[in-house]
Amino acid sequence: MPGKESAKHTFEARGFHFAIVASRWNDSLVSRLIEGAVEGLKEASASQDAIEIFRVPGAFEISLAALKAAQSGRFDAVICLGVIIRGQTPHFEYIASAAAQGISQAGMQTGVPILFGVITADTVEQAIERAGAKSANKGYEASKAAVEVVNLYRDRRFEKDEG
Ligand code: DLZ
Repeated sequence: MPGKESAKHTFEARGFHFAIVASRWNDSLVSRLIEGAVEGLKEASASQDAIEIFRVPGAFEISLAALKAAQSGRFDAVICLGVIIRGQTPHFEYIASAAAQGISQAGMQTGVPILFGVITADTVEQAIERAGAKSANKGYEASKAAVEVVNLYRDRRFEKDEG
């Protein structure tokens, strides 16, 4: 028999605060990811005031900014957005893995949900496809994941059992 699933997922962002950390490399595409993320949060009833956007130079710088945003205690989730394109980036693997590992570590270290909305594409065309509309936009997708997990961690079964 399957385990007990959480009763119902809530996709409501009202009352939560979100940081968006977005890099500037490939800015026209990253801007679309930011638009997608903001749209996703607003659809879930986040207020404009509850969304703060921080820009960093490149994807390599995202994880430290995400860590600092998470450590500030001001945000319920941090959404990381960037675009790394293999064809333009001789050290693609280093930047992509530093971003992925750093972002993951920042979440583990702080306990704050940190979402990975960084496109790692082989070509510009692929990156464009992943910066499209709604669920074809990695920023939108990351924002929906953020709303889902902030609600999940409010589930009383995640509360510390004081015995
Ligand atoms: C240097 C570099 C290159 C070649 N390509 C990208 C990229 O495709 N996407 C991206 O976000 N950043 C790139 N960068 C910049 C690095 O992430 C970083 O900002 C610099 O190496 C300075 O630390």
